[in-house]
Amino acid sequence: MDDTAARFTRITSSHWGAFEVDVENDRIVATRPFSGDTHPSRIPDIIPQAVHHRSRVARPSIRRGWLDTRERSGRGTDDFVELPWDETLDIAAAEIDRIRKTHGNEAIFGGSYGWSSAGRFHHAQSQVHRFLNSIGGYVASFGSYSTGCAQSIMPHVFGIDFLSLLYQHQEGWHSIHDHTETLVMFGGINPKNAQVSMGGVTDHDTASWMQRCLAKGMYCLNVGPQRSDAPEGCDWLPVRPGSDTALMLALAYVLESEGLTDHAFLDRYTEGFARFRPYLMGESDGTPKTPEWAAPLCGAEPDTIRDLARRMARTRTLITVAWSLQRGEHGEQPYWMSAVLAAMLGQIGRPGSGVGYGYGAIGGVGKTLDAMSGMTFSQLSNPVQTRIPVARIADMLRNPGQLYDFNGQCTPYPDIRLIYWAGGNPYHHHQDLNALHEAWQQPETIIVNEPWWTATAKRADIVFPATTPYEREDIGRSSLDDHLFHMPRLVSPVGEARDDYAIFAALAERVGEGEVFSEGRSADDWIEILYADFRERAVAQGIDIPDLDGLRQQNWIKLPIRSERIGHSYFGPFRADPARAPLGTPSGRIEIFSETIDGFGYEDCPGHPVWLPPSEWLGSANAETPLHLVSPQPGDKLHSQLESALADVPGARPAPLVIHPDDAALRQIESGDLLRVFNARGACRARAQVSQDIRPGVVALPTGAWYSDPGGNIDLDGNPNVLTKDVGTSKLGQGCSAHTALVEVARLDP
Ligand SMILES: Nc1nc2c(c(=O)[nH]1)N[C@H]1C(S)=C(S)[C@@H](COP(=O)(O)OP(=O)(O)OC[C@H]3O[C@@H](n4cnc5c(=O)[nH]c(N)nc54)[C@H](O)[C@@H]3O)O[C@H]1N2
Ligand SMILES: Nc1nc2c(c(=O)[nH]1)N[C@H]1C(S)=C(S)[C@@H](COP(=O)(O)OP(=O)(O)OC[C@H]3O[C@@H](n4cnc5c(=O)[nH]c(N)nc54)[C@H](O)[C@@H]3O)O[C@H]1N2
Ligand SMILES: [Mo]
Repeated sequence: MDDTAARFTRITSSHWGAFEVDVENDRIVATRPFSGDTHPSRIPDIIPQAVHHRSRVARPSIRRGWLDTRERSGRGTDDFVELPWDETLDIAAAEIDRIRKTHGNEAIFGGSYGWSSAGRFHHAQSQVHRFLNSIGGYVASFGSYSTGCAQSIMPHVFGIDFLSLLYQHQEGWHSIHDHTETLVMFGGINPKNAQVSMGGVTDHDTASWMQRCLAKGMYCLNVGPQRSDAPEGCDWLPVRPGSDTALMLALAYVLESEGLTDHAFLDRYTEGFARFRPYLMGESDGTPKTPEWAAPLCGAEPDTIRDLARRMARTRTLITVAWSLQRGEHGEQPYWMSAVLAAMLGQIGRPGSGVGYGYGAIGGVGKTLDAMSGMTFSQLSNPVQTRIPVARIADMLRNPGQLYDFNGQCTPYPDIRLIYWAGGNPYHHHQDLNALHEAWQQPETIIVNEPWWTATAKRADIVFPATTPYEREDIGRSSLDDHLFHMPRLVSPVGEARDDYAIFAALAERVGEGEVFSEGRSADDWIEILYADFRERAVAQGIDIPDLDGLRQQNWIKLPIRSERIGHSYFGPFRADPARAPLGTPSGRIEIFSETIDGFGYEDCPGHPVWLPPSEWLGSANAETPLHLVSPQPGDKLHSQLESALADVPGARPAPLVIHPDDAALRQIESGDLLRVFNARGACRARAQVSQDIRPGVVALPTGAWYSDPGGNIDLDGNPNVLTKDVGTSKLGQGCSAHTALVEVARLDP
């Protein structure tokens, strides 16, 4: 059979869900929604253009200045020389070997943060980590841009790993629907974001759950700067970004001063309310945290705050907090304070109440599934112990040897000579990109595996062209989803692209570690092994799934793991008997005051939740930068993926900036106008979208654009990260502070 003339249709999976793909003459020509998805994502619409786009990296490429003289300053301006695979692999392997032998593996940064693509075997992160481990290790990173700050603070409060809390112990949607009466959503719950989930989300049901909750009369309140962060039908309290802790403290004050606090709950299940209360009531600092105190800080009326607190005490209330709230300076505080507020309401551990995080962040949160063993390609172990909080990369590159604080530890930054990145785009995701660009000049060598010429690939020294999931076979499965997919190889590798596995196997071979990395196996062998192992464990669990050939034929199956279990398996038993089922905190209870954190002596994260104004917010706005910039996730894509093809869509770039009519009028801005958004850190273009759905004083520019500054000091496509601030959330969490930024906006006359 002539393969290239074949026409066929198959289903594949992705972070944004499953979809049908039509292939003709070795090209993807169309995609359609998967029939089992009630609210399919439109992201796959752009796949045919993106996979075959002219921006694909066609051949192995080396930056000219690096190739000629190992000079570093041309990153971002030099052109690239295309070389044959073998030659490029030889050069890269020799350089990796030189660095590890001269400076040790501690000089290699392989944190390589990023979402890569779905598929259990060809996951670029796992591949690069396994490769670097096989050659002696690397400096790794801790936590994520998504929830890094919460991952540090919440174990102190609830005594459990934050990701386990999120995915296994929070209230599920069934329980919320059946029991919650009042849903207070800090930062909203946005089905637009629930479009994606790590490893895939097959049925996009967040929107249906919200509709069902609203239809049965649940009171749903979106607390945050944008009405559009929650579905229509929700009430909206348009508070200032970065001010939620002040509002939460005032709600707590009302409970305490009106006798609405559940003291029996506090006595039995929490630790340290007595240490927190004097601060709340103003006895320790002379400032009672009254609604009148909070009103000018957060922008909500005192009576609104009082009514809300009373309603929360009167009804079964679930407080939800978006991940965005901890992606800002002092992001630890609203997370900790939301737990304290829920504890004061006394509802933690009862169905449909308490507190939960990120229901609208990704599609998997709130889905209730029985646990099923995973399918993972071993990353081996890392002999190098050094790792940094993920968002501190620019600090690390700039300050080798400098001590920094992180969650009770004080350690020096390593001295990085080589960066290897696969499956992420730091020139899209990191804050203060102009400063990152300076730090990026420090390492001697930067190697990137990428399917597309992203902003990061363009600023590397050696670029290996990687396949996309459509060019290789894989298995699609996420522990937050009840489907299993065979992801067929749909088209031949584009250009000379190779799988990350093949690239790393060839490099490992050249530095004498081939056997350690590949164990003598091909990618096909590994997929067989991983799947057979998964199947064996599934069968042992009583779940019958076909063998690999059977799965290939069926393309996908539904796993019988959907449950209507309610999510309080951690807090439920604790509530029933705190002595027999204590939490994992030092006190065994919810820590309103933490001796551990207090002992760290951090002024930016003391022993109980406090209001600490961020360095940039509407409370510090000035004539140069009067507007607060929030930079949420893009609705039409996943981060910066598929950017080049989307940028071809007329009107898509520069990215849209949402601005209130009052702020627009002041600046003679109308919808569709080309804008310049700027502050002292940088400037980018944007396209005005004037809307009543944003709080006056706040503007929103989604992430997703690549960094494209050809030297004119303005990013052309609208990447908000030329404007955002690159500081840790605090010494405790050291998370990313993307949502803390003030800017000014002006019309950019063409
Ligand atoms: N201002 C601001 N900035 C933010 C945020 C914010 O809210 N505001 N959010 C932050 C958050 S939460 C996140 S998670 C980050 C996201 O930032 P990233 O995860 O870095 O973003 P992606 O665009 O998903 O990057 C994945 C890259 O991997 C490539 N890739 C895909 N498949 C493969 C493969 O098989 N092999 C290889 N080698 N490469 C592959 C893609 O082409 C893409 O370039 O952004 C962060 N940045
Ligand atoms: N379509 C799509 N969905 C995605 C992604 C994507 O790239 N595309 N990325 C995924 C990833 S990696 C992540 S981590 C999650 C992130 O999930 P979230 O963190 O929930 O998402 P964001 O879009 O950053 O922010 C949600 C909203 O929070 C509001 N907000 C910002 N600052 C504040 C504040 O201080 N207080 C209050 N009350 N509200 C505030 C903003 O108005 C913003 O629209 O999204 C995931 N979902
Ligand atoms: Mo994220």
